[in-house]
Amino acid sequence: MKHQNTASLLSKGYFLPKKLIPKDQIDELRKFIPNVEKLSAEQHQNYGGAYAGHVNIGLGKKWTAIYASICEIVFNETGVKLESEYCLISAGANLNLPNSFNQRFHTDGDYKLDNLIIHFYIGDVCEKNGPHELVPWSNKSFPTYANFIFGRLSGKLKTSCLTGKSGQIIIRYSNLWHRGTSNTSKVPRYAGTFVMAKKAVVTEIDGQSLNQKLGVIQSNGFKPTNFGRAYEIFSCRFGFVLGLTRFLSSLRQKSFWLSLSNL
Ligand SMILES: O=C(O)CCC(=O)C(=O)O
Ligand SMILES: [Fe+2]
Repeated sequence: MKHQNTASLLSKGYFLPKKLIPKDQIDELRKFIPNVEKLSAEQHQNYGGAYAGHVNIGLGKKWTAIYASICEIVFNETGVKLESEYCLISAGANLNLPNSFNQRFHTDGDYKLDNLIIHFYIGDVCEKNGPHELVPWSNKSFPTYANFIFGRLSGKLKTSCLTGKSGQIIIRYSNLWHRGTSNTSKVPRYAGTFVMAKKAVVTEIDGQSLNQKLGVIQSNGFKPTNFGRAYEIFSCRFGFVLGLTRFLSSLRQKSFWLSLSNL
């Protein structure tokens, strides 16, 4: 059983444990996450990502109990020893605000990087309030954006929208194609996010990111400058232009043409 789940994580690129994080731990953590819908317009100006509706927040040291639970659940269901095989390099939460836009499909960081990303839902997540959408197996077989687009157009590449109960863990590789979807409900969607790097790759835990102060909202890829804001609005409204640029530039990559010759 264990081996089957580990194989699913390795090949499909993600795995959803059956067991949920205990409710009391989620409720405890939830108390420390501010209600971002109550932030003033001025506060919204201070960080990037508010227009797109996807922002991050530091979990401070409140992650400890949940981290221990996650390690146990992941070990019981997959056999992966997170604590001894990986270093926790960042602990925060992804907030998906009401009226957010669909993100563009992306990998977190370089395609060659195989960090583990562990999300856990804080509150129930349904189709309406911005579930994460993943492209199974895309960490293995779609090295360029052109591969990704052709896979989508041919219908070979199917996505999975991960709805789930509060406490649901999602464990995935950082190089799996994914996105945060739009939140059409009236309340923000909260998901905790731990980034884990292989011990062999990272020898020192980045104390800075782990000690992030609670309640500090951070940009999710967009800068809180005038130019940053203009770029954010453009990429939400005219994302297809950026997609096209990415598509054309990936046609110049050798790996795309090599993948065609392997068909
Ligand atoms: O949680 C979300 O809505 C977005 C998650 C994500 O993939 C990201 O921000 O990189
Ligand atoms: Fe992401």
